[in-house]
Amino acid sequence: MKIDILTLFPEMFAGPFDNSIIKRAREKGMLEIHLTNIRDFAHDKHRIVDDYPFGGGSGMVMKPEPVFEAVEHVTAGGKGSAARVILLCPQGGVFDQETAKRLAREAHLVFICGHYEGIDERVRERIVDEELSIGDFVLTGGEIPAMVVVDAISRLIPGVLGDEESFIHDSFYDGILEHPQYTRPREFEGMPVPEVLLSGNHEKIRLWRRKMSLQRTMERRPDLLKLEDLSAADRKLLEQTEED
Ligand code: 9D3
Repeated sequence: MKIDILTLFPEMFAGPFDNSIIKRAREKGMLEIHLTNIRDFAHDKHRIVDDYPFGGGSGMVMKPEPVFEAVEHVTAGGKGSAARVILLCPQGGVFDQETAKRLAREAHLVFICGHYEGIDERVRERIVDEELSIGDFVLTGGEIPAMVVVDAISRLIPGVLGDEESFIHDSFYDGILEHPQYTRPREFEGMPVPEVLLSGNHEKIRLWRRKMSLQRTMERRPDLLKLEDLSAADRKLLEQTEED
């Protein structure tokens, strides 16, 4: 997978993609991440990339020409080229795990990071395939959202996670919250590890974890649980008390 990130602040990206799993994927050649400074495509000697909004109002708008040329530079150009061009902006659809899975199947993604109050609408009209937001809160630009989206997509590219790591999202990601986890010591500051986890009874452990996942999800994220989709066994677990 090839990922191009077009931004006015490429130096913000030093760090997030140079560590851990993403670093390993880049080194193994499974993932290629390129940064392009939109300002390099400005037309004047002051390298201006923003301007006042037609019709008046506060804030600046990103000029279209540098963005068009930066996108042309990294693609064959135009909608329907092999690359999928994504604009990070507050007006986009909210990014989620399903979006990550869909985008992980693409060969070439181009992310445009919006900044200032917005971007000239003709960028959307001519070159953007899809707009994404990461949620209903106000940030200073699309750079951190691009990092979030690229991170979530990268770990889904086949081979990027090790067998054991990918087993986790293939088998267990079913849209409910994780059960509590414990490691050594068996007792820490008067808090013991639940007996069941030390029992060696794998079926009991599986049921306890499933119960905790379901109960936590019901309590913290009821929006994720569709009661009508739960099996009879899951419904029974949900009705149990913590100790059962
Ligand atoms: C006054 C209207 N504001 C829109 C909600 C203006 C505005 C605020 C913040 C315009 C751009 C921005 C910068 N944010 C992003 O570019 C952005 C973003 C975000 O702020 N929240 C969640 N996801 C994203 S993706 C890009």
